[in-house]
Amino acid sequence: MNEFFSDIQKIEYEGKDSKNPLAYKYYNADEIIDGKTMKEHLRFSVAYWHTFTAGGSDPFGVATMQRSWDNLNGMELARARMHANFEFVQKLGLGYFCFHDRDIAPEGEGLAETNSNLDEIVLLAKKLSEETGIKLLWGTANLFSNPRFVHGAASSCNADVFAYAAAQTKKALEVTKLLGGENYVFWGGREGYETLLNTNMGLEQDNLARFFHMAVDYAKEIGFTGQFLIEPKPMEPTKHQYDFDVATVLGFLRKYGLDKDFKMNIEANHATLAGHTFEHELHLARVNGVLGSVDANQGDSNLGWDTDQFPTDVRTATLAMYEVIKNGGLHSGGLNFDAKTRRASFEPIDLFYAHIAGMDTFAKGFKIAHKLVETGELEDFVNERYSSYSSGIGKDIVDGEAGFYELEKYVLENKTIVNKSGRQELLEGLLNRYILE
Ligand code: XUL
Ligand code: CO
Repeated sequence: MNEFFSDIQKIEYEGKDSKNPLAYKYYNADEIIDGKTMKEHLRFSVAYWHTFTAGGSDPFGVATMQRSWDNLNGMELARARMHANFEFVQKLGLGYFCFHDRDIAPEGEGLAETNSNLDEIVLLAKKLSEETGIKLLWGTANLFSNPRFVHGAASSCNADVFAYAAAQTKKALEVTKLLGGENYVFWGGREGYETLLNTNMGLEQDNLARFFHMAVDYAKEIGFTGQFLIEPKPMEPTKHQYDFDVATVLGFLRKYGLDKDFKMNIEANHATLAGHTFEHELHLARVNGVLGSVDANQGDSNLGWDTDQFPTDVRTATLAMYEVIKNGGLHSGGLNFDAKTRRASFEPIDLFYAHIAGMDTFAKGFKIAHKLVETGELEDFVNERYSSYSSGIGKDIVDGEAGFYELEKYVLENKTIVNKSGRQELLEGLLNRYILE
């Protein structure tokens, strides 16, 4: 096979004292924890679009990334990138990759030609997947780049665009099934609005729900059994995205009777754009039974947009993995690096440094979180904090045996209220103790 990263060998685990930048310090794929390997716990995935398709252009300048496939075009380029994907994923020892339909194959003259381009690359991906054991974590359709999606896709004011998005998603579901994709993601690209002055929000949201129902029905028809995921994001590219955050999406799914069919793909940088922490979004999804998968990245607190940086913050990774462990793992989901190297990190080796840094961060975070769950120090504190609901009047409230009359009687008969400290600083110190030991 043509080597696209010929000067890089397979990345090995060397342990925390290693100074080798091309080795894992914490991610030890075969290490068994609670009966499963770290590889099985973490289920890392490479994002095709950032790693093989995007060139590093920004609003002020053209692409900067230097890639060994830069001299190719069209389908030849598409084939080279797919080979590069499997070589890269194999050299890092990851198990998965994710793609949008348009990342992997170019659009043709019309939908038929576009589909046949896609078919050819999907067959290549299937062959390479069978040869290497590397699998598709999730597929999705790019319903935002082409100018036809200028007003959105399923929420477009133009029914012809809705139809096109449906046809494109039908095909994306078929190829995701063919590749054994374990999930299918809807990130609402341009599903939102720029100004309410020209927007019928009620119709747009009803149509978005109609679209999701069509996808669920079609998946059943073709026997696609992967998990459907919605990826919340509050803004960018539109001023307001309908899948704003976990709470908003939960309300939407329940309103339209879609809550049994969808879980969520939580992205760190989308959480912070929504004014939440990553762990808040994971926690809310978990306690509502919809934590499906994770787009692992991080933003920049000084910048107000989706910077999609590689995750290197151990504290955040620890709190994220705490939620994942409490969720009983990610099940069919995984940790997908929806992250790109900075525009100035343009050499192929930077792609390796970036993934190694992200994987080590999450591996370390996982180990710390595992210890926190195991000792139960944090959970014990929380349980004790709510212990007033385990007996007496608190238990009556929880069991539905006390209403306003009973509660008024209780207050009139009982002593003064005594509150206890929330101990935030003590708990922050406790968390640091686990991180720093
Ligand atoms: C955009 C984003 C997407 C989705 C897949 O912010 O996160 O790449 O993950 O469409
Ligand atoms: Co994402």
